[in-house]
Amino acid sequence: MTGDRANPTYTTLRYEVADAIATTTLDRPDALNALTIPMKTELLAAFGAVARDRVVRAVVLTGAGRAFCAGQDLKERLEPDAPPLAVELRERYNPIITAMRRLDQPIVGAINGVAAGAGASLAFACDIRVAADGASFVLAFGRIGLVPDSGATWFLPRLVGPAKAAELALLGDSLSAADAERFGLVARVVPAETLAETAREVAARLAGLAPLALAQTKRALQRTWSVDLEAALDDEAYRQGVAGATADHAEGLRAFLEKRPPRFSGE
Ligand code: T3D
Repeated sequence: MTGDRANPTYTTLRYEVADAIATTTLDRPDALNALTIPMKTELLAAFGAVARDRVVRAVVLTGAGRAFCAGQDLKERLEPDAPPLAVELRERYNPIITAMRRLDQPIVGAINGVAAGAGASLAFACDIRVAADGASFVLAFGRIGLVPDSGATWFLPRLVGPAKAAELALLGDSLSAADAERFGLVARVVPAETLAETAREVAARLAGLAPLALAQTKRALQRTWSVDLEAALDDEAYRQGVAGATADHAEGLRAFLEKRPPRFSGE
């Protein structure tokens, strides 16, 4: 099915649900999908729609046109009634990043072009990133006298290591898709013309897995960044207990013994 059942009236993004995959496309291509207040509001609403929709088992986040997202719309920022930066971050950007990380469903970032500023942060907050060969990442904040935000200072050292993160954050140089793959920032780089299909294939594979186990895996991978080994072991044991009690685990075992693909119900 197509369209957000809760909110069919998005104006700055497209939201389509088909085959258990919610595809969210940032859709202001003339401004390289720069983030305005309406777009941030709609993006948060879209992730809220995903969170409420048990039909959706995976998300694809991408951009329309030649860019993924150029970060904050700098023309809007120059408007006289623009909110103070810290307020805008606390009230709009941070809730989006938190919503992405709290979502049970995994998010596949299909990075179709440049991801700059908070646009790069959005890409970092995805669970798996696949990039078009012409895509790039730019921590553009310093170029306009700002500090990396929307999670950039948290995600980047964890994704590429502290040395490369410092270079990217402080100098603001553009990182090509090929280098992003080399540094482990993206899982895969593909020709631009096959990006949508590749992202959809990855999302379809995720959508075919057991959703409760995936949600626990997503949480465990996140938690491991802030705890020691013993706490991680304990956390795994707890989550395995949760996953092991699901009907999907029983189905997985049955399917293995019966030599057939499992049919996970999400129970
Ligand atoms: O509320 C807050 O402000 C706090 C939150 C801050 C978070 C942030 O994201 S701060 C960082 C904001 N983003 C940037 O500084 C990036 C600005 N853009 C660029 O540096 C470059 O456009 C790119 C490296 C992304 C791409 O360069 P290029 O040469 O491929 O494209 P271009 O020619 O610069 O841009 C094409 C059009 O998009 C152009 O419009 P025009 O002249 O054709 O009418 C340009 O103005 C527009 N555009 C690009 N980025 C933005 C934008 N318009 C508004 N805001 C943008 N961020």
